[in-house]
Amino acid sequence: MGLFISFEGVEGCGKTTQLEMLREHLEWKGCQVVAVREPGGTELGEKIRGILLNIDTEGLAITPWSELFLYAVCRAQLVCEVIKPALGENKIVLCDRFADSTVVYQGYARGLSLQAIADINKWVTEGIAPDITFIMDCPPEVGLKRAMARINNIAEGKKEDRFERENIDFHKKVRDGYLRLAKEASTRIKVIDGGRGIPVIHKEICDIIEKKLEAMGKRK
Ligand code: Z5A
Repeated sequence: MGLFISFEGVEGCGKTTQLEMLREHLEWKGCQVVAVREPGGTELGEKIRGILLNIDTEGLAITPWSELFLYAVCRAQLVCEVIKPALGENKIVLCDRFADSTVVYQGYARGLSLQAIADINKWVTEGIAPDITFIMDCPPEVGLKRAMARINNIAEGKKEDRFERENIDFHKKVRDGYLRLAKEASTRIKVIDGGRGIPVIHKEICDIIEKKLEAMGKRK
């Protein structure tokens, strides 16, 4: 089987930046890499992503349970259509958010049943879990500032999404939730200090992955 790596963290923590840098590094080494994001990564998932991130600007209401199930639909499709086949072909899968996001956002932050979320995740992931998860840890204030600066730098059209409009307490619950998960799954989850410069963080992530590939006997 291949290697499944997920990236997690609060809004604007830098996970997408680091995922892309790791992808380039691994491809440069000659590895076969598949990079996807959640919600999204499939035709159906990208359509649902549009709904999830912009629903209130379109004047529609969504309950926390409805939100949870839409994320679950995206995950079921992504696992079946992309992740499972890619791992079966011995590829390295990089995923921008995965099941931990639901535990943290819909569980710890929105307050839905953690047991129900665990059960739903078990069904939709078909038992597939990341081998390594990087939590890019930084105070939510720092992440939100970066996210807002990025929005302001985009010339036209891009507005805050629903999560960017949540209050700071919500984002603090998200960060605390991630740190709690990291304690519970300390072998799988690596907490990375995301408050540092981009190249330093990239090097730390590459070192961890190099060691993992070496241990798997897949170093190229
Ligand atoms: N969600 C959920 O509720 N339940 C679920 O099950 C799932 C998701 C799967 C997805 O939105 C939302 O869905 C997410 C949780 C929820 N919302 N929130 N919060 P998204 O994918 O659009 O948003 P995001 O996941 O938070 O990603 P993001 O805003 O794109 O941020 P990021 O990936 O963490 O950061 P980035 O794009 O790499 O960097 C942001 C900016 O900071 C950018 O300009 C970078 O150049 C800059 N940056 C990056 N690293 C650094 C460092 N180290 N220093 C300085 N500046 C940096």
